[in-house]
Amino acid sequence: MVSPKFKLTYFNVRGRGEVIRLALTVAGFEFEDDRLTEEAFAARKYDMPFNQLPVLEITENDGQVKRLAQQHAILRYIGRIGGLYPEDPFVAAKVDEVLGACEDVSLIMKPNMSEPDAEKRVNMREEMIKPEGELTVFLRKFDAVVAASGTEAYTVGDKLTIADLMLYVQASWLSVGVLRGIPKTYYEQFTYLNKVKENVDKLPDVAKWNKHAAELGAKLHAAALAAKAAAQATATA
Ligand SMILES: N[C@@H](CCC(=O)N[C@@H](CS)C(=O)NCC(=O)O)C(=O)O
Repeated sequence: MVSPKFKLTYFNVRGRGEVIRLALTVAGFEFEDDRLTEEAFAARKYDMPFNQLPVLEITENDGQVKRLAQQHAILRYIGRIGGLYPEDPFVAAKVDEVLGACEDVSLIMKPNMSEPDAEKRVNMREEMIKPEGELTVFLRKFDAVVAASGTEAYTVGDKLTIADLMLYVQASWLSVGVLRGIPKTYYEQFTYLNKVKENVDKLPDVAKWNKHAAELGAKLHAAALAAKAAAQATATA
């Protein structure tokens, strides 16, 4: 069967788009990686289903074009057609449970991520990673759920799913050292979550994607900075 054509529109950051890019890659689908600058998004925002990104455009083999928004819906769709989402309803619901738990982690992180004062931002993070801090308490429970429902390599059952990819992208973000106030070693205490993260990181498709994505991200970022500088120079000339 010939696969439809895919175009994923998101920003040139990992954010809510990265796990979809990764799922498309791991499932073996080629796709157009459409990364918008803030300016380009502003021009197209009100044309988007919820005025937001990510949006997946699907061109069927008969030429019909469909659009899909909402990160989890897109991810489940890719998972279903790409063999990364279980058929058993309960096991599929356990995958959804992991997606929901990752969303909860994002919600816990949201106040510090949107705090404009750098010092306050770090203080908020230092509080939440204490043994009884909000993030630690939640991740400890999440770890126990995964310990019960997964194996040493996967969050649910014994096969790679979109839940593993979602957890991987979030766990990498929390442990790569980019968030001041959260040490690189913090995540290691969540044994099962960390094992899944390490397992996904070793997959050849994932390693290849990460290399490609880092290069592409840097290239587009440099191009956007150069375009901004050129526009400023023109405005002040
Ligand atoms: N519930 C949506 C949330 C989408 C969302 O918040 N998108 C953000 C980027 S992560 C966005 O488009 N922000 C720009 C804006 O709202 O103007 C999803 O999961 O896809």
